[in-house]
Amino acid sequence: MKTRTLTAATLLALAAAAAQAETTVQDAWIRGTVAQQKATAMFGRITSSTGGRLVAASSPVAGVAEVHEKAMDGNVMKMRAIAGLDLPAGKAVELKPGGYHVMLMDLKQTLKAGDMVPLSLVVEGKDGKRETVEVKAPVRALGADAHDAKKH
Ligand SMILES: [Cu+2]
Repeated sequence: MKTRTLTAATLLALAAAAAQAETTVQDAWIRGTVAQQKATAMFGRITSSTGGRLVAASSPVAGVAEVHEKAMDGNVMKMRAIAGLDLPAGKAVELKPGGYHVMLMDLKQTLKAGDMVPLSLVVEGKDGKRETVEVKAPVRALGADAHDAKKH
């Protein structure tokens, strides 16, 4: 029993040391907005090397940021906030139009194509430790995936 406790403590120490590189975000982007538009979403691919959950997000451009999913409810596509998005160890989880996304609401400015938007994503590890991942996401023009937007 004593040996086990020591091993767990050692693993925790190692995990803490490696915490900075546990989660990576690739190809992050944000859908551009038009004047007066108050909400948009961030997409991208998130990979946690050790496994965890995306539990929160924030950005200086948004008053509120939430983790959302989009899914069919009967015949209607709806989106809703979820408590967390599971990130299986080593497996990229895709945030994309029509699926999971980080919803940015109460926008403080119009987001134009080419703008770089900083975001902080909070990932909770299996040990309960929270890691903040800083992301800079470029804004893509609203019409860039208009086809996708209509479909969903
Ligand atoms: Cu949403």
